[in-house]
Amino acid sequence: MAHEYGITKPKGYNVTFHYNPNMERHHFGQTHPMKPWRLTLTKSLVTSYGMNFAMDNYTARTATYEELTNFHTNDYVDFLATVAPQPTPLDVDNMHPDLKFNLGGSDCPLFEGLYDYCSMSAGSSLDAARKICSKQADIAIAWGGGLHHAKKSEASGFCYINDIVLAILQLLRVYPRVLYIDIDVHHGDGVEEAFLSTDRVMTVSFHKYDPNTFFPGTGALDDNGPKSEHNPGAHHALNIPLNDGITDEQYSSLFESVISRCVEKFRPSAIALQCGADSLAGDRLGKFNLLVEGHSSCVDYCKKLNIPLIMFGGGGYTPRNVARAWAYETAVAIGQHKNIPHKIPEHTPWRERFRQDTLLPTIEQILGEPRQNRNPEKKLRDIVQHVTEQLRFVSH
Ligand code: VJV
Ligand code: CA
Ligand code: ZN
Repeated sequence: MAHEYGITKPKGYNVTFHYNPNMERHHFGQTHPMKPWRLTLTKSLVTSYGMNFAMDNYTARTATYEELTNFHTNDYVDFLATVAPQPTPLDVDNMHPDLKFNLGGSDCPLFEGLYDYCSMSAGSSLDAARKICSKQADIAIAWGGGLHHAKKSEASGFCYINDIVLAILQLLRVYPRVLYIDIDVHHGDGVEEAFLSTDRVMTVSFHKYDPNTFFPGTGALDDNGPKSEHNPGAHHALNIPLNDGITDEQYSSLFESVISRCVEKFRPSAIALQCGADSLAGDRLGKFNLLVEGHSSCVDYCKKLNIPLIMFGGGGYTPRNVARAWAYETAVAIGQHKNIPHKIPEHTPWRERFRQDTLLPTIEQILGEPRQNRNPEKKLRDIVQHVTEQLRFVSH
C-alpha cells in the first residue's frame, strides 16, 4: 500500500539502493554498541513509505577476496577468512598476546560469520560505486557500508574492511577526482590515511575531537597530511574538530562554508559521503545535539551540487534514530523529503521500536534537556579560516 504516499521515480536523475538482508543476522555480541539490525529497521521505514518505488533496488553481492585485497593485505584478509570465532572477547586494554591485526578485543570481536559480514558490507559499497562509474546511477546508496576506521592490515573501531576505500578506488578508475566527506561523530582516519599521498582524493571529516578521551584521538584542525614538497597529497586532508553539543544551525552552516570552498577549489568529479548517524542527538556513543533535519541538510547540500554521489552508512548506536536519519536521507536522495508525512506509517514493521510515532522528533523528545553546547562561534570561524588557508594550496 506504499502507493498511498504517491512516491514515483525522480525526474531527470536515477537513484540506486544497495542492500543485503543477510547483514542483519550478524551480531557483535549482546551489549556491543554496533547492531547490524539497524539496517533492517532502516529498510523497513524506507519500504513502508514506498521509497523503493522511486529507486532501482539491488540485493548487494558479497565482495570477492580479490576485491578485498585491492586495499587490504593478503595476510590480513587470509586471517579474517580463516580465524575461528571467539566466544568471549580478549582484554585488549592489557595488550593480550593472542591479538593479531587488532582482532578479537571488545571493539573488534571475532564473531560467527565475520568474513561474510565484511564481504557483504564491502560488496554493497562496491556495487554502488560501479553504478556511479557506469552512469546508471546519479546517486547510489549503501547503508551497510561506511566502515571508515579499517586500515590496510588492521581492524579498528568496529571496522574490519574499509568498504569506502575500496569504493573510492573503484571511482578513481573513471573519475579524476573524488571528494570524501565524513559526518560520522568519529574521525574518518582509515580513509584519510589511505589517500594521504594522492591529490586525486580530498578527505574532509567533521568529528568530535578530544585526543585524550574520544576515539580515535586523531583529526586535529592543523593535521592536513605530510607536508613535503614531494607529496602531491599535501593539503588534501581536512579535519573539522568539534566539541560536545553542536546544534543543527551551527553544523549545517559550517558544513556549507567548508564544503562549498572544497568544491570550488578541488572541483571533484564524484563525491563519497559517509553519513554516520552517531552524530545525532541521543546517540549511545555520540555527544552532539543534531536532529535528523541538520544531519540530512548535509546530504541535501551534496545532492544539490549535481555531482555523482555515493552515500554510505557508518556509525549510529541508537537504532531507532539511525533508521529515522537514513530513511529521511533516502527521501532526500529521491527528492521526496518535503512530501512524506512525518507520522511513521501504521503498517511499518517494528513500528513500536520508534517510541514516538514521528520521523522527526524534537530535541526535547529525544533528550529531555539538550546537551550543553561547547562550540563558541569564534571556534567555528577559526575553522573556516584555517580551511580557507589550506585550500590556497589546492587548485585544479
Ligand atoms: O574508545 C575505544 C577504545 C578503547 C578500548 C576498548 N574499550 C572497550 C573501549 C575503549 C579505546 N573505542 C571506541 C571505538 C568507537 C568506534 C566507532 C566506529 C564508527 O562509528 O566511527 C564507525 C562505525 C569505543 N567507543 C565506545 C566503545 N568503543 C565501546 C565498545 C564496546 C562496548 C561499549 C563501548 C564493546 C563491547 C561492549 N561494550 C560490550
Ligand atoms: Ca567524521
Ligand atoms: Zn562513529
